Amino acid sequence: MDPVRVLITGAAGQIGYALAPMIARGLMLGPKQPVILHLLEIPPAATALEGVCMELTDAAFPLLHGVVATTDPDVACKDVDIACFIGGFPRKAGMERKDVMSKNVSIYKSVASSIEAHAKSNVKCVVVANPANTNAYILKKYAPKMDKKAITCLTRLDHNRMVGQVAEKCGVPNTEVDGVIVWGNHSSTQYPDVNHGTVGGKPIREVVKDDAYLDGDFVSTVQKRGAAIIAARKLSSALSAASSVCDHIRNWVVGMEGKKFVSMGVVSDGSYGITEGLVYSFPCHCKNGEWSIVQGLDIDARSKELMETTHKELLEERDLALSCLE
Ligand code: NAX
Repeated sequence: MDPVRVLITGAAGQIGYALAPMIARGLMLGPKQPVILHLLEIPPAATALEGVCMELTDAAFPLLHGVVATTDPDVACKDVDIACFIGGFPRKAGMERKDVMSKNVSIYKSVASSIEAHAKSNVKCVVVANPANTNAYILKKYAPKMDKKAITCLTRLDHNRMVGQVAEKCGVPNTEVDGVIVWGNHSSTQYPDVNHGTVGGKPIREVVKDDAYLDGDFVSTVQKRGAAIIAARKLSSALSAASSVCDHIRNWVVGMEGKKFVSMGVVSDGSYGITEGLVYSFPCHCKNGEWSIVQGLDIDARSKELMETTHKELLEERDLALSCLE
């Protein structure tokens, strides 16, 4: 089996450090698929990246057939099949939202030309770095020759958080929960929707029997989970983010593992009234390495309103991002 080349940007960061061994253990592409990791960092983190490489050597992973570690985006993107964009600029004390946005969208504008020029023509990308949806939008805009289906952003962590909360509430294994949806932005305006979800094959609302909880505390717990983890750990989520990146790519590339649908931030085609071209999280189904937006779900008035709130925020983010790049 030929090795698959997987790019991780920001590879010496928290999520990169958690993700590299997961990929090398087969959690992203399966237990038989050899991989070559392409690790990109910025020059100030080059020494830390050397340390990560030493550890990857020392772990002697059977599936790891090579590592390309570099600070040059063109070298990092060369011939990659999968690209996980995790590198980004963190929000620091005193920084305005616009400053963070400006730093990050500039990174994604500049890496767009490298991935477009050097990756395999059928590369699959997932953007994790925040603002994830808008960074993915910028990546697509500045890589105009790339297939719009090649660029996605991660909302699978939010999806998995929903599964975890429902499973815990019902006292069942995570595998019993299916069909939950994250709509919109990977931010606190996201809409975690349980209306199409099931526990052990029965509607979530019938099993939980507590609509006030499902429409109240449940939603805010999922929306604010990232902040709760920072408050407890003094660091943002890393192991759950890395694990969700593996789930996102594995379900996209390898298969759905019997799931009804998964949440992915994808380029909108206008489905459910969402502006075409915006990167919005939808329920998706993947087959033969292609995702498609699940069509025809019944959307009630309350859901419509919540989907619209997060849609509006993404339109504002897009305009702010574009103004930062002018
Ligand atoms: P870290 O600050 O630990 O790591 C980021 C790494 O990116 C650093 O090592 C830095 O040197 C590198 N970097 C900066 N600019 C770069 C560039 N131009 N090219 C390549 N690398 C560059 O952050 P970490 O905790 O790993 O989080 C990474 C990103 O994920 C952040 O933007 C974070 O907000 C975002 N998250 C997104 C999530 C999602 O579900 N979409 C959840 C987790 C996480 O909060």
